[in-house]
Amino acid sequence: MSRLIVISNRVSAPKAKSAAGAQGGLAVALSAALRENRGIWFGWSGNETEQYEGKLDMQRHDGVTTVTIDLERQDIDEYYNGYANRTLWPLFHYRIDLAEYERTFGSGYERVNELFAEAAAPLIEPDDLVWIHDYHMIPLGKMLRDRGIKNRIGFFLHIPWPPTRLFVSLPYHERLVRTMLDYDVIGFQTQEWLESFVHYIEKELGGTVDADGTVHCEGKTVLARAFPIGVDFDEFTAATKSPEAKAAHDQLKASSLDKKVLIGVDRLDYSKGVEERFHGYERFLTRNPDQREDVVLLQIAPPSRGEVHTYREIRERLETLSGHINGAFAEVDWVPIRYVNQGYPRAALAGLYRASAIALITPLRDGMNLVAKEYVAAQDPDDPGVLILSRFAGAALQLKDALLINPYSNDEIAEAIAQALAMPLAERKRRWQSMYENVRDEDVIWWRHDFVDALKG
Ligand code: GDG
Repeated sequence: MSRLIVISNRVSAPKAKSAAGAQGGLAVALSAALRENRGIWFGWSGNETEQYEGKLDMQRHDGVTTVTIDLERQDIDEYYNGYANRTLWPLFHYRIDLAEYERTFGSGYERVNELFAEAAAPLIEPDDLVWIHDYHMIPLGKMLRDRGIKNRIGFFLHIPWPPTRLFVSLPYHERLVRTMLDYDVIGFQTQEWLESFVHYIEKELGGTVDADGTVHCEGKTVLARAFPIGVDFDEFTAATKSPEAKAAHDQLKASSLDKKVLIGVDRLDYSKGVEERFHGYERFLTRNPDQREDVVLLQIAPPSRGEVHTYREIRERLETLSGHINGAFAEVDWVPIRYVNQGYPRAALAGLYRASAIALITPLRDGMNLVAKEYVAAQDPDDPGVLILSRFAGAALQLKDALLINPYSNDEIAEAIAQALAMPLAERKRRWQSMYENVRDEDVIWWRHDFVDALKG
Protein backbone atom coordinates (compact mmCIF):
# COMPACT_ATOMS: atom_id res chain seq x y z
CA MET A 1 0.00 0.00 0.00
CA SER A 2 1.32 3.44 -0.93
CA ARG A 3 2.20 5.88 1.82
CA LEU A 4 0.33 9.16 1.88
CA ILE A 5 2.25 12.43 2.25
CA VAL A 6 -0.04 15.31 3.22
CA ILE A 7 1.33 18.83 2.83
CA SER A 8 -0.55 21.87 4.11
CA ASN A 9 0.28 25.29 5.50
CA ARG A 10 -0.32 24.20 9.08
CA VAL A 11 -0.09 20.73 10.56
CA SER A 12 -2.86 19.97 13.00
CA ALA A 13 -2.51 16.25 13.59
CA PRO A 14 -3.69 15.24 17.07
CA LYS A 15 -1.02 15.75 19.71
CA ALA A 16 -2.27 12.79 21.70
CA LYS A 17 -5.13 10.32 21.53
CA SER A 18 -7.11 12.15 24.19
CA ALA A 19 -6.92 15.39 22.19
CA ALA A 20 -8.19 13.85 18.96
CA GLY A 21 -11.76 14.95 19.60
CA ALA A 22 -10.63 18.53 20.11
CA GLN A 23 -9.36 18.79 16.53
CA GLY A 24 -11.38 19.73 13.47
CA GLY A 25 -12.86 17.03 11.24
CA LEU A 26 -10.19 17.51 8.60
CA ALA A 27 -7.36 16.87 11.05
CA VAL A 28 -9.13 13.79 12.35
CA ALA A 29 -9.83 12.42 8.86
CA LEU A 30 -6.36 13.05 7.52
CA SER A 31 -4.77 11.67 10.66
CA ALA A 32 -6.81 8.48 10.24
CA ALA A 33 -5.64 8.19 6.63
CA LEU A 34 -2.04 8.80 7.66
CA ARG A 35 -2.25 6.20 10.41
CA GLU A 36 -3.61 3.60 7.99
CA ASN A 37 -0.98 4.36 5.37
CA ARG A 38 2.09 5.02 7.57
CA GLY A 39 2.04 8.53 6.19
CA ILE A 40 3.62 11.87 6.97
CA TRP A 41 1.99 15.28 7.49
CA PHE A 42 4.30 18.11 6.53
CA GLY A 43 3.84 21.84 7.06
CA TRP A 44 4.65 25.01 8.96
CA SER A 45 4.79 24.68 12.75
CA GLY A 46 3.11 28.06 13.20
CA ASN A 47 6.29 29.24 14.95
CA GLU A 48 8.73 31.95 14.01
CA THR A 49 12.50 31.50 13.87
CA GLU A 50 15.28 34.07 13.76
CA GLN A 51 16.94 32.29 10.84
CA TYR A 52 15.63 29.26 8.94
CA GLU A 53 18.45 26.79 8.35
CA GLY A 54 16.49 23.84 6.98
CA LYS A 55 15.82 22.28 10.39
CA LEU A 56 12.94 19.78 10.41
CA ASP A 57 11.04 18.88 13.54
CA MET A 58 9.87 15.29 13.24
CA GLN A 59 7.43 13.86 15.78
CA ARG A 60 5.32 10.76 16.07
CA HIS A 61 2.01 10.94 17.94
CA ASP A 62 -0.74 8.41 17.95
CA GLY A 63 0.57 6.63 14.85
CA VAL A 64 0.96 9.83 12.82
CA THR A 65 4.33 11.29 11.84
CA THR A 66 4.41 15.06 11.57
CA VAL A 67 7.28 17.02 10.12
CA THR A 68 7.27 20.79 10.59
CA ILE A 69 9.49 23.74 9.84
CA ASP A 70 9.62 27.19 11.42
CA LEU A 71 9.48 30.33 9.27
CA GLU A 72 11.26 33.67 9.50
CA ARG A 73 9.30 36.86 10.20
CA GLN A 74 9.62 38.18 6.66
CA ASP A 75 8.36 34.86 5.27
CA ILE A 76 5.34 34.89 7.59
CA ASP A 77 4.55 38.50 6.65
CA GLU A 78 4.88 38.10 2.89
CA TYR A 79 3.66 34.54 2.38
CA TYR A 80 1.07 33.90 5.09
CA ASN A 81 -0.18 37.33 6.17
CA GLY A 82 0.63 38.71 2.71
CA TYR A 83 -0.03 36.77 -0.48
CA ALA A 84 -2.13 33.98 1.09
CA ASN A 85 -4.37 36.09 3.31
CA ARG A 86 -4.28 39.59 1.82
CA THR A 87 -4.21 38.66 -1.86
CA LEU A 88 -5.55 35.15 -2.57
CA TRP A 89 -8.10 34.79 0.25
CA PRO A 90 -10.05 37.99 -0.56
CA LEU A 91 -9.74 37.48 -4.33
CA PHE A 92 -10.92 33.86 -4.15
CA HIS A 93 -13.88 35.01 -2.02
CA TYR A 94 -14.80 37.55 -4.75
CA ARG A 95 -13.55 40.52 -2.69
CA ILE A 96 -11.26 42.24 -5.17
CA ASP A 97 -11.98 45.44 -3.24
CA LEU A 98 -9.97 43.97 -0.34
CA ALA A 99 -7.27 42.16 -2.33
CA GLU A 100 -3.78 43.73 -2.16
CA TYR A 101 -1.38 43.12 -5.00
CA GLU A 102 2.02 43.91 -3.47
CA ARG A 103 4.91 42.51 -5.48
CA THR A 104 6.79 41.48 -2.33
CA PHE A 105 3.85 39.26 -1.32
CA GLY A 106 4.10 37.31 -4.57
CA SER A 107 7.83 36.80 -4.29
CA GLY A 108 7.54 35.83 -0.61
CA TYR A 109 4.86 33.27 -1.56
CA GLU A 110 7.10 31.71 -4.20
CA ARG A 111 10.10 31.76 -1.86
CA VAL A 112 8.24 29.94 0.92
CA ASN A 113 6.76 27.41 -1.50
CA GLU A 114 10.30 26.72 -2.78
CA LEU A 115 11.41 26.33 0.80
CA PHE A 116 8.58 23.85 1.44
CA ALA A 117 9.52 21.92 -1.71
CA GLU A 118 13.17 21.81 -0.73
CA ALA A 119 12.32 20.50 2.74
CA ALA A 120 9.60 18.04 1.65
CA ALA A 121 11.22 16.50 -1.45
CA PRO A 122 13.73 14.33 0.48
CA LEU A 123 10.87 12.86 2.55
CA ILE A 124 9.09 11.47 -0.53
CA GLU A 125 9.73 7.84 -1.52
CA PRO A 126 9.00 6.47 -5.01
CA ASP A 127 5.57 4.89 -4.30
CA ASP A 128 4.18 7.66 -2.10
CA LEU A 129 1.01 9.56 -2.96
CA VAL A 130 1.40 13.27 -2.33
CA TRP A 131 -1.67 15.35 -1.36
CA ILE A 132 -1.23 19.12 -1.15
CA HIS A 133 -3.87 21.32 0.49
CA ASP A 134 -5.19 24.78 -0.17
CA TYR A 135 -4.40 28.22 -1.49
CA HIS A 136 -1.19 28.66 0.49
CA MET A 137 0.50 25.96 -1.59
CA ILE A 138 -0.81 26.26 -5.16
CA PRO A 139 2.60 26.11 -6.93
CA LEU A 140 4.13 23.49 -4.64
CA GLY A 141 3.45 20.52 -6.95
CA LYS A 142 5.41 22.11 -9.78
CA MET A 143 8.25 22.94 -7.42
CA LEU A 144 8.39 19.30 -6.34
CA ARG A 145 8.44 18.28 -10.04
CA ASP A 146 11.38 20.69 -10.54
CA ARG A 147 13.20 18.64 -7.92
CA GLY A 148 12.62 15.38 -9.79
CA ILE A 149 9.53 14.13 -7.90
CA LYS A 150 7.64 11.89 -10.34
CA ASN A 151 5.02 10.57 -7.87
CA ARG A 152 1.28 11.11 -8.25
CA ILE A 153 0.56 14.54 -6.75
CA GLY A 154 -2.92 15.86 -5.98
CA PHE A 155 -4.10 19.30 -4.91
CA PHE A 156 -7.32 20.16 -3.05
CA LEU A 157 -8.62 23.72 -2.83
CA HIS A 158 -10.71 24.29 0.31
CA ILE A 159 -11.98 27.71 -0.77
CA PRO A 160 -13.91 28.90 -3.86
CA TRP A 161 -12.31 29.38 -7.27
CA PRO A 162 -13.41 32.83 -8.48
CA PRO A 163 -14.96 33.66 -11.85
CA THR A 164 -12.42 34.40 -14.59
CA ARG A 165 -13.36 38.07 -14.79
CA LEU A 166 -12.31 38.51 -11.18
CA PHE A 167 -9.36 36.14 -11.29
CA VAL A 168 -7.63 38.02 -14.09
CA SER A 169 -7.23 41.01 -11.76
CA LEU A 170 -4.40 39.02 -10.15
CA PRO A 171 -1.03 40.06 -11.57
CA TYR A 172 0.72 37.04 -13.15
CA HIS A 173 -2.43 34.92 -12.90
CA GLU A 174 -1.37 32.75 -15.86
CA ARG A 175 1.89 31.95 -14.14
CA LEU A 176 0.09 30.75 -11.00
CA VAL A 177 -2.43 28.60 -12.90
CA ARG A 178 0.25 27.09 -15.17
CA THR A 179 1.95 25.66 -12.07
CA MET A 180 -1.28 23.70 -11.43
CA LEU A 181 -0.91 21.77 -14.68
CA ASP A 182 1.82 19.68 -13.03
CA TYR A 183 -0.66 18.02 -10.68
CA ASP A 184 -2.32 14.70 -11.51
CA VAL A 185 -5.58 15.61 -9.77
CA ILE A 186 -7.02 19.00 -8.79
CA GLY A 187 -10.01 18.92 -6.44
CA PHE A 188 -12.59 21.64 -5.79
CA GLN A 189 -15.36 21.71 -3.21
CA THR A 190 -18.20 22.11 -5.72
CA GLN A 191 -19.16 21.95 -9.35
CA GLU A 192 -19.48 25.74 -9.35
CA TRP A 193 -15.84 26.38 -8.42
CA LEU A 194 -14.78 23.64 -10.85
CA GLU A 195 -16.71 25.34 -13.66
CA SER A 196 -14.95 28.65 -12.96
CA PHE A 197 -11.58 26.91 -13.18
CA VAL A 198 -12.52 25.14 -16.42
CA HIS A 199 -13.70 28.46 -17.86
CA TYR A 200 -10.33 30.01 -17.03
CA ILE A 201 -8.41 27.13 -18.61
CA GLU A 202 -10.46 27.37 -21.82
CA LYS A 203 -10.63 31.16 -22.15
CA GLU A 204 -7.26 32.30 -20.82
CA LEU A 205 -4.92 29.39 -21.53
CA GLY A 206 -6.64 27.94 -24.60
CA GLY A 207 -6.92 24.47 -23.06
CA THR A 208 -9.72 21.94 -23.54
CA VAL A 209 -11.59 19.95 -20.92
CA ASP A 210 -13.27 16.56 -21.51
CA ALA A 211 -16.66 15.70 -20.03
CA ASP A 212 -14.95 13.62 -17.30
CA GLY A 213 -12.88 16.63 -16.17
CA THR A 214 -9.63 15.72 -17.94
CA VAL A 215 -7.88 18.99 -18.72
CA HIS A 216 -5.55 19.20 -21.73
CA CYS A 217 -3.48 22.35 -21.66
CA GLU A 218 -0.06 23.35 -22.91
CA GLY A 219 0.93 19.72 -23.49
CA LYS A 220 -0.10 18.59 -20.00
CA THR A 221 -3.01 16.51 -18.73
CA VAL A 222 -4.65 16.79 -15.32
CA LEU A 223 -7.95 15.59 -13.85
CA ALA A 224 -10.08 18.39 -12.36
CA ARG A 225 -13.12 17.33 -10.31
CA ALA A 226 -15.41 18.35 -7.47
CA PHE A 227 -14.93 16.49 -4.16
CA PRO A 228 -17.29 18.08 -1.59
CA ILE A 229 -15.79 17.79 1.88
CA GLY A 230 -17.90 16.52 4.77
CA VAL A 231 -17.72 16.34 8.55
CA ASP A 232 -16.41 13.44 10.58
CA PHE A 233 -19.92 12.19 11.14
CA ASP A 234 -19.15 9.39 13.60
CA GLU A 235 -16.82 11.55 15.67
CA PHE A 236 -19.29 14.43 15.73
CA THR A 237 -22.39 12.43 16.57
CA ALA A 238 -20.43 10.73 19.35
CA ALA A 239 -19.38 14.18 20.63
CA THR A 240 -23.07 15.18 20.69
CA LYS A 241 -23.71 12.45 23.26
CA SER A 242 -20.73 13.30 25.50
CA PRO A 243 -21.07 14.77 29.03
CA GLU A 244 -19.39 18.00 27.79
CA ALA A 245 -22.06 18.37 25.10
CA LYS A 246 -24.84 17.75 27.55
CA ALA A 247 -23.42 20.29 30.02
CA ALA A 248 -23.14 22.96 27.30
CA HIS A 249 -26.64 22.10 26.03
CA ASP A 250 -28.18 22.36 29.50
CA GLN A 251 -26.33 25.58 30.30
CA LEU A 252 -27.58 27.26 27.14
CA LYS A 253 -31.14 26.01 27.66
CA ALA A 254 -31.18 27.15 31.31
CA SER A 255 -29.78 30.59 30.54
CA SER A 256 -32.11 31.24 27.62
CA LEU A 257 -35.23 30.05 29.50
CA ASP A 258 -38.05 29.48 27.03
CA LYS A 259 -36.51 31.56 24.26
CA LYS A 260 -35.55 30.13 20.90
CA VAL A 261 -31.80 30.30 20.36
CA LEU A 262 -30.43 31.22 16.94
CA ILE A 263 -26.79 30.18 16.66
CA GLY A 264 -23.93 31.36 14.45
CA VAL A 265 -20.42 29.86 14.67
CA ASP A 266 -17.68 31.30 12.48
CA ARG A 267 -14.02 32.10 12.50
CA LEU A 268 -14.07 35.88 12.69
CA ASP A 269 -13.71 36.55 8.95
CA TYR A 270 -15.38 39.07 6.64
CA SER A 271 -16.26 36.26 4.20
CA LYS A 272 -18.60 34.70 6.78
CA GLY A 273 -21.18 37.50 6.48
CA VAL A 274 -21.61 38.04 10.23
CA GLU A 275 -22.12 41.78 9.79
CA GLU A 276 -24.86 41.18 7.20
CA ARG A 277 -26.35 38.51 9.51
CA PHE A 278 -26.58 41.02 12.37
CA HIS A 279 -28.31 43.49 10.05
CA GLY A 280 -30.78 40.82 8.92
CA TYR A 281 -31.49 39.89 12.55
CA GLU A 282 -31.98 43.57 13.39
CA ARG A 283 -34.51 43.79 10.53
CA PHE A 284 -36.37 40.82 12.05
CA LEU A 285 -36.45 42.49 15.48
CA THR A 286 -37.71 45.74 13.98
CA ARG A 287 -40.45 44.07 11.93
CA ASN A 288 -41.63 41.65 14.61
CA PRO A 289 -41.83 43.54 17.92
CA ASP A 290 -44.20 40.90 19.35
CA GLN A 291 -41.62 38.12 18.81
CA ARG A 292 -38.56 40.04 19.93
CA GLU A 293 -38.22 38.59 23.37
CA ASP A 294 -38.90 35.05 22.15
CA VAL A 295 -35.47 34.86 20.51
CA VAL A 296 -31.80 35.32 21.28
CA LEU A 297 -28.88 35.16 18.86
CA LEU A 298 -25.74 33.41 20.13
CA GLN A 299 -22.85 34.35 17.86
CA ILE A 300 -19.58 32.53 18.53
CA ALA A 301 -16.72 34.11 16.61
CA PRO A 302 -13.19 33.18 17.66
CA PRO A 303 -10.76 35.76 16.22
CA SER A 304 -8.46 34.67 13.39
CA ARG A 305 -5.63 36.22 11.34
CA GLY A 306 -5.33 39.13 13.76
CA GLU A 307 -2.11 40.31 12.07
CA VAL A 308 -4.10 41.26 8.96
CA HIS A 309 -5.72 44.69 9.23
CA THR A 310 -8.98 43.75 7.43
CA TYR A 311 -9.55 41.20 10.20
CA ARG A 312 -8.97 43.79 12.92
CA GLU A 313 -11.42 46.07 11.13
CA ILE A 314 -14.21 43.50 10.85
CA ARG A 315 -13.73 42.71 14.53
CA GLU A 316 -14.18 46.38 15.45
CA ARG A 317 -17.23 46.73 13.20
CA LEU A 318 -18.89 43.69 14.77
CA GLU A 319 -18.24 44.99 18.27
CA THR A 320 -19.85 48.30 17.35
CA LEU A 321 -22.78 46.70 15.56
CA SER A 322 -23.60 44.15 18.26
CA GLY A 323 -23.35 46.95 20.85
CA HIS A 324 -25.66 49.11 18.76
CA ILE A 325 -28.29 46.39 18.34
CA ASN A 326 -28.15 45.40 22.00
CA GLY A 327 -28.36 49.04 23.08
CA ALA A 328 -31.34 49.69 20.82
CA PHE A 329 -33.42 46.61 21.69
CA ALA A 330 -32.34 45.17 25.07
CA GLU A 331 -34.63 45.11 28.10
CA VAL A 332 -33.57 44.74 31.73
CA ASP A 333 -33.93 40.96 31.50
CA TRP A 334 -33.07 40.31 27.86
CA VAL A 335 -30.33 41.10 25.32
CA PRO A 336 -30.89 40.20 21.66
CA ILE A 337 -27.29 39.19 20.82
CA ARG A 338 -24.78 37.25 22.88
CA TYR A 339 -21.58 37.94 20.99
CA VAL A 340 -18.71 35.72 22.09
CA ASN A 341 -15.13 36.08 20.84
CA GLN A 342 -13.76 32.85 22.23
CA GLY A 343 -13.60 29.32 20.89
CA TYR A 344 -15.21 26.30 22.56
CA PRO A 345 -14.22 22.63 22.65
CA ARG A 346 -15.83 20.63 19.85
CA ALA A 347 -18.00 18.63 22.22
CA ALA A 348 -19.37 21.82 23.80
CA LEU A 349 -20.12 23.19 20.32
CA ALA A 350 -22.08 20.02 19.54
CA GLY A 351 -24.24 20.62 22.63
CA LEU A 352 -24.78 24.28 21.73
CA TYR A 353 -25.88 23.32 18.20
CA ARG A 354 -28.37 20.84 19.61
CA ALA A 355 -29.82 23.39 22.03
CA SER A 356 -30.38 25.91 19.21
CA ALA A 357 -33.69 26.03 17.34
CA ILE A 358 -32.15 27.78 14.34
CA ALA A 359 -28.67 27.99 12.80
CA LEU A 360 -28.01 31.22 10.97
CA ILE A 361 -25.15 30.56 8.54
CA THR A 362 -24.80 33.39 6.09
CA PRO A 363 -21.36 33.52 4.43
CA LEU A 364 -21.05 35.90 1.50
CA ARG A 365 -18.92 33.22 -0.16
CA ASP A 366 -17.62 29.94 1.32
CA GLY A 367 -15.82 26.98 -0.24
CA MET A 368 -18.06 24.56 1.69
CA ASN A 369 -18.91 25.56 5.30
CA LEU A 370 -18.67 22.70 7.75
CA VAL A 371 -20.60 24.45 10.51
CA ALA A 372 -23.81 23.95 8.50
CA LYS A 373 -23.14 20.21 8.33
CA GLU A 374 -22.15 19.97 12.00
CA TYR A 375 -25.40 21.69 12.98
CA VAL A 376 -27.42 19.12 11.02
CA ALA A 377 -25.42 16.22 12.51
CA ALA A 378 -26.02 17.46 16.07
CA GLN A 379 -29.84 17.77 15.96
CA ASP A 380 -32.34 15.81 18.00
CA PRO A 381 -34.30 13.66 15.47
CA ASP A 382 -37.51 14.14 17.44
CA ASP A 383 -37.27 17.92 17.52
CA PRO A 384 -34.73 19.08 14.92
CA GLY A 385 -33.83 22.71 14.40
CA VAL A 386 -33.98 24.71 11.17
CA LEU A 387 -30.90 25.54 9.10
CA ILE A 388 -30.89 28.97 7.44
CA LEU A 389 -28.04 28.85 4.93
CA SER A 390 -26.49 31.23 2.43
CA ARG A 391 -26.97 30.14 -1.15
CA PHE A 392 -23.36 31.24 -1.71
CA ALA A 393 -21.86 28.56 0.55
CA GLY A 394 -20.65 25.41 -1.20
CA ALA A 395 -22.77 23.44 1.29
CA ALA A 396 -25.95 24.87 -0.26
CA LEU A 397 -25.47 22.57 -3.26
CA GLN A 398 -25.87 19.53 -1.00
CA LEU A 399 -28.14 20.88 1.79
CA LYS A 400 -30.98 21.82 -0.52
CA ASP A 401 -33.60 21.47 2.23
CA ALA A 402 -32.15 24.30 4.27
CA LEU A 403 -33.90 27.67 4.05
CA LEU A 404 -31.59 29.10 1.41
CA ILE A 405 -31.14 32.87 1.49
CA ASN A 406 -29.19 35.64 -0.18
CA PRO A 407 -26.92 36.84 2.65
CA TYR A 408 -26.75 40.37 1.21
CA SER A 409 -30.51 40.79 1.71
CA ASN A 410 -31.61 41.88 5.19
CA ASP A 411 -35.18 41.16 4.16
CA GLU A 412 -34.49 37.57 3.14
CA ILE A 413 -32.65 36.89 6.40
CA ALA A 414 -35.47 38.47 8.45
CA GLU A 415 -38.16 36.55 6.55
CA ALA A 416 -36.28 33.25 6.88
CA ILE A 417 -36.03 33.74 10.65
CA ALA A 418 -39.80 34.32 10.82
CA GLN A 419 -40.44 31.28 8.61
CA ALA A 420 -38.13 29.08 10.71
CA LEU A 421 -39.83 30.14 13.97
CA ALA A 422 -43.26 29.29 12.56
CA MET A 423 -42.25 26.04 10.86
CA PRO A 424 -44.40 23.05 11.89
CA LEU A 425 -42.62 20.05 13.43
CA ALA A 426 -43.47 17.77 10.47
CA GLU A 427 -41.81 20.13 8.01
CA ARG A 428 -38.77 20.55 10.25
CA LYS A 429 -38.39 16.78 10.44
CA ARG A 430 -38.79 16.31 6.70
CA ARG A 431 -36.21 18.95 5.81
CA TRP A 432 -33.77 17.77 8.47
CA GLN A 433 -34.06 14.09 7.49
CA SER A 434 -32.91 14.65 3.91
CA MET A 435 -30.04 16.90 5.00
CA TYR A 436 -29.04 14.44 7.72
CA GLU A 437 -28.78 11.60 5.20
CA ASN A 438 -26.49 13.69 3.03
CA VAL A 439 -24.26 14.72 5.96
CA ARG A 440 -24.08 11.08 7.12
CA ASP A 441 -23.40 9.53 3.72
CA GLU A 442 -21.05 12.13 2.26
CA ASP A 443 -18.84 12.52 5.29
CA VAL A 444 -15.16 13.33 5.53
CA ILE A 445 -14.08 9.68 5.25
CA TRP A 446 -16.10 9.34 2.01
CA TRP A 447 -14.46 12.54 0.74
CA ARG A 448 -10.97 11.36 1.60
CA HIS A 449 -11.47 7.95 -0.06
CA ASP A 450 -12.94 9.61 -3.13
CA PHE A 451 -9.93 11.93 -3.50
CA VAL A 452 -7.26 9.34 -2.71
CA ASP A 453 -8.85 6.84 -5.14
CA ALA A 454 -8.77 9.47 -7.88
CA LEU A 455 -5.18 10.26 -6.98
CA LYS A 456 -4.19 6.61 -7.27
CA GLY A 457 -5.42 6.86 -10.88
C1 GDG B 1 -12.18 26.37 5.15
C2 GDG B 1 -13.14 26.90 4.08
C3 GDG B 1 -14.38 24.73 4.18
C4 GDG B 1 -15.40 27.29 14.67
N1 GDG B 1 -15.47 27.86 15.89
C5 GDG B 1 -15.06 26.94 16.75
C6 GDG B 1 -14.71 25.78 16.06
N2 GDG B 1 -14.94 26.02 14.78
C7 GDG B 1 -14.78 25.00 13.74
C8 GDG B 1 -16.12 24.63 13.17
C9 GDG B 1 -15.72 24.01 11.85
C10 GDG B 1 -14.47 24.80 11.50
O1 GDG B 1 -14.01 25.46 12.67
C11 GDG B 1 -14.75 25.89 10.48
O2 GDG B 1 -14.93 25.30 9.26
P1 GDG B 1 -15.69 26.05 8.09
O3 GDG B 1 -15.90 25.05 7.03
O4 GDG B 1 -16.96 26.60 8.61
O5 GDG B 1 -14.78 27.28 7.66
P2 GDG B 1 -13.20 27.66 7.43
O6 GDG B 1 -12.46 27.70 8.70
O7 GDG B 1 -13.24 28.96 6.69
O8 GDG B 1 -12.61 26.49 6.51
C12 GDG B 1 -14.51 26.25 4.25
C13 GDG B 1 -13.31 24.24 5.14
O9 GDG B 1 -12.06 24.93 4.92
C14 GDG B 1 -13.04 22.73 4.97
O10 GDG B 1 -12.67 22.43 3.67
O11 GDG B 1 -15.62 24.14 4.53
O12 GDG B 1 -15.39 26.70 3.20
O13 GDG B 1 -13.26 28.32 4.18
O14 GDG B 1 -15.39 22.66 11.98
O15 GDG B 1 -16.78 23.76 14.06
N3 GDG B 1 -14.25 24.66 16.62
C15 GDG B 1 -14.13 24.66 17.98
N4 GDG B 1 -14.44 25.76 18.72
C16 GDG B 1 -14.91 26.92 18.17
O16 GDG B 1 -15.23 27.87 18.86
N5 GDG B 1 -13.66 23.57 18.59
